[in-house]
Amino acid sequence: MRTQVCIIGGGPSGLLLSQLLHRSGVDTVVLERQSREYVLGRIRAGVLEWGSVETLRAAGVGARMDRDGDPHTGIELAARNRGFRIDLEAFTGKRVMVYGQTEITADLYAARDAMGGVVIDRAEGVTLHDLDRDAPYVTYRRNGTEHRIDCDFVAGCDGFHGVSRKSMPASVLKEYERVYPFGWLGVLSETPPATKEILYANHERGFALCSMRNPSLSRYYIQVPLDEKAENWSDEAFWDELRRRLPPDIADGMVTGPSVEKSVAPLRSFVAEPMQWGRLFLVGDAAHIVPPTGAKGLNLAVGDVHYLWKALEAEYGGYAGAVRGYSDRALARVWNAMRFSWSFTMTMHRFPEQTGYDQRMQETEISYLEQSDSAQRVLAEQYVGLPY
Ligand code: RFL
Ligand code: PHB
Repeated sequence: MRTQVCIIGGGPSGLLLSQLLHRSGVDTVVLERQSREYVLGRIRAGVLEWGSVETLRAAGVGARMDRDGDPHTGIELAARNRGFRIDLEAFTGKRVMVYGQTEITADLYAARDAMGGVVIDRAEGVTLHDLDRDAPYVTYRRNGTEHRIDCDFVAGCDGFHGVSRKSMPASVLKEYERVYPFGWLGVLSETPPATKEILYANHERGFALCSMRNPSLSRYYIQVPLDEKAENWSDEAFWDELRRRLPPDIADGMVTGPSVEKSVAPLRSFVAEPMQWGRLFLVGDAAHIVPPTGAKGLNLAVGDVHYLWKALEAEYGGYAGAVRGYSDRALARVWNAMRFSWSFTMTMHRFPEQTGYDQRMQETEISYLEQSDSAQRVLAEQYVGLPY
């Protein structure tokens, strides 16, 4: 088989890139290791920057998001059991959209199918060849049969554990990493959300987050030790611990019910540089991971896709070499979101060695945020997302 751009990974990055390139007249094939059902069942991010909203619309997959998504004009922060609001729209003129990654992935698969896009799932042993030559190719196995795809470029959209980043020579790749000593235990429940807006709570027992997917579906997280297992938490234990970490008026009014999903995700900051080598480009989680505190993971992936889409569109439009600027452009935005996610994580979580002094420093930072318009503006600008 031959295609122009072979895309490794059928998560949001890979599908969105395929969809945008198709609309620009560039042919792609997407290779996904898991089954489609597995990919569509994953529950992850929930908050879209407005730039991501516009990119999804440009890809022709905005209709259901515009109908069912919920634009939010602010977020809430709490410390010492007191909450306050940051008016994102007043400071930036922008909103964020609450619409789950699970829905985005479903919309993208539907759009790819409708346009006759080639998305091959259950592709095993994907291997990238001749990435530093003029004619790269990709091999994989499906149902025991070996296949080969010849292409002009390879887009590595295969997440943190994928094969693409590992296909770059160690002498070229530089990796930066920080692993945090805790994870988030997340619960999805078919109950009305406890808050109208997303609430981030700093508490001496640990961080807590109230989020939502729609008026009858809530998403909550609590900080837990890194080795904690979701199966050790009954629903009751989760609700009790969440209530302890929230301001009393919110805890008292919260409606609880059985969880539909419960899992622990570790927190990590990671960047791989450069994001391209020869004819390979890294996109999204394949190149970088942020802790979820700033809700940047999916949004950074969409930003990368935007840059690569534009670069490949120009390259195929006759501007030979247009793709060369991709890595530098993407990384500039990535490092800004890295810094924001790290700083917000440090302010909101309880660390194992944290002293009373450290706790007071966090509380003072949050209370300064409550009192200072300037501080709120800085947070708001980054939360809604820096421009492309
Ligand atoms: P994905 O979504 O990981 O998709 C990569 C796809 O590549 C496939 N793959 C391969 N395919 C072929 N061959 C191989 N060798 C392959 N290896 C892997 C995988 O099966 C998968 O389908 O990366 P992508 O597309 O870059 O999208 C990035 C986002 O998914 C990610 O940034 C966010 O979901 C991060 N994230 C969150 N971000 C937020 O903003 N808010 C959140 O609440 C939030 N929660 C999460 C998260 C990520 C999690 N992960 C990665 C475990 C919760 C979790 C549990
Ligand atoms: C979510 O709804 O899953 C969510 C919201 C905000 C975050 C992270 C996750 O910062």
